Amino acid sequence: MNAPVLAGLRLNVPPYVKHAKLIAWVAEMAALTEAQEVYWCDGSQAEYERLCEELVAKGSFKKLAKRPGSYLAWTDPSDVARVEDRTFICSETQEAAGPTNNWMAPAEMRELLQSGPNALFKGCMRGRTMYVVPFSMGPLGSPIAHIGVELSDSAYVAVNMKLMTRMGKGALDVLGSDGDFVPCMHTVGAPLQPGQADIAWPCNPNTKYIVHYPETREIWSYGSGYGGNALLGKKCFALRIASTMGKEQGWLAEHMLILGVTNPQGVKRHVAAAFPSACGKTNFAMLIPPEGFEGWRVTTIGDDIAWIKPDADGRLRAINPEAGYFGVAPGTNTHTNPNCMASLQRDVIFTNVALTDDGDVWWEGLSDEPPAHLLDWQGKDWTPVDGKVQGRKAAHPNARFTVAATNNPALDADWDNPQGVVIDAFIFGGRRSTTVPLVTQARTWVEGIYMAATMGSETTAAAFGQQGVVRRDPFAMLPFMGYHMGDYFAHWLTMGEQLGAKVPAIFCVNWFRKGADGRFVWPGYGDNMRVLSWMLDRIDGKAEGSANAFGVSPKYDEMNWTGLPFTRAHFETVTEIHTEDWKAELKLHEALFEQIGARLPAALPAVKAEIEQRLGV
Ligand code: SAT
Ligand code: MN
Repeated sequence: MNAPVLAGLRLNVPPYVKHAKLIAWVAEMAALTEAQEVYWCDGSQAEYERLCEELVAKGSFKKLAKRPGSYLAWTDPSDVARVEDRTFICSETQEAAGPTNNWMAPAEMRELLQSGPNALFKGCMRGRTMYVVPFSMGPLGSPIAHIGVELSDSAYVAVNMKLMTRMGKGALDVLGSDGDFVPCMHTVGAPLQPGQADIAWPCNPNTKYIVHYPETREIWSYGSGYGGNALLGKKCFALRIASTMGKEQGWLAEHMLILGVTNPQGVKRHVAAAFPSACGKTNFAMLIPPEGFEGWRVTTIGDDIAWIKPDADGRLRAINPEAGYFGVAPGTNTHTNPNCMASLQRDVIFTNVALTDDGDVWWEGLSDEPPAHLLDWQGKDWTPVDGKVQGRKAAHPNARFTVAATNNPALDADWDNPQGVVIDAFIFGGRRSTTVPLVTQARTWVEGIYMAATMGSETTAAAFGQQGVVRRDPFAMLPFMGYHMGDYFAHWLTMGEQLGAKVPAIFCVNWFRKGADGRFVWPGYGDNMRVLSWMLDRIDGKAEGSANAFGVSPKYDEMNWTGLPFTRAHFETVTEIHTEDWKAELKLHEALFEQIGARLPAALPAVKAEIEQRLGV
């Protein structure tokens, strides 16, 4: 270690930090990265405001005149989404990472990042401050929660982590002098030469690495400042590293929203639902029940990630490890998500949305008529003609808002409960224009695991790459798995065996089926309540449903249609099962199973054989 760093002066360790291992790690990383300065975040509001002001002074943030306490950041065009092809699971063996992950041997990756002659992290923070960002994933001190510490040279990351996690001194208090933490190392990969001026969005446009070492529970992220690439508590820790912890320790880390739903009699249920990125998890978690559901209430526990553990009574309990939402802005409006719009009135960080002339934000879908003039997400002039004639978007399709959960008017009273909430049902859904019906309940746990494992979805702007292509996305976890997908399926099956009769019900949904005219048939958003309430009826034994090849689907008359002109013909369009489509679909299931190979649990091909038999294919 470098002597000047060890001298303690540049480490700036606050007196309340008692964790020798943490201090030693920070010293080692300061030496490796040659950070100019080390700053320990305490997580206070004053600190948050100061860092935001510094970002304004640097030109990274614009303060929004129209929204109190709110800021806008525009990124480098190379840095707008998760980079799945640059994301690595560096387990000791490739077999442990499995066929769905990018893998590199840990020793090789460490040489590339840390120890080799041109190691990327050597000197990567020259001229920059290294922020020490301690955080708790989950309520402070919860038996389901875990602590992480992110070291980052991005103040944007530090302020986003303040909104997204329980960040600062409280997390260090939980850590004490010898608690476990997941070290999360992050750099934008843009060191500054002496005298070199910084730019608004420093990143490395050419080189990015999002790296996980599951055995040693470490995260190393290089070159991106954006979202899941850089806010390392989220996908990197709470899903990829946590999924491996869950496998070892008998729990689940899932890409799921958690909501509470209370009926007019006051009976409350909890549902966890997995959908791929940018498929409406935030909207579903904040749903306002439509006409016909007077007296019903939906409340949000989480909008993206669930950590789920069996309790002493053998039921599954879930917490939201996060404390904020990093949600998709485009398409969000007072019709699609009124609670979200209310959450965004103040104290928000917007990324890659457009700026209005009077200091507000705009994105496609916010209003029918765009303002007459905007600055787009790259700061260029934009008028409605650019949108209509040129098809140029004012906001990037993956533009985001970061907002604390406490801004949400529909926040569940138990959202911060360290014990979590009991899960009554799991929902799995992909984005499919054809083939998959509106809703099906699995008859058994194994049938449900089959549905979740074989889920397909059309790709979205949340990840770099082509959009709209159907790919298998098992459990909506494909980009977020920390180990072998076959072992993950087995883990879910084992959990089911252990829970026995206490397993939650499992449903599969598709809000996105299109008609012959290419338009969505199902209205979605608040009307998803109609499907949710049918699910609750099933759980309560109040809906008979009708059996099909995959499970049980609603009869038209079992759903509450009050206030929605949705005819039997419409219903038919979103629920019918075309044998030809399913023949092709089952071939894709087969391809997935082949990809997974020898570690695929035998129970899954067995379910497939039963489905084929029922379909007569
Ligand atoms: O950029 S994130 O990974 O945080 C968003 C998402 O893909 O869900
Ligand atoms: Mn997500």
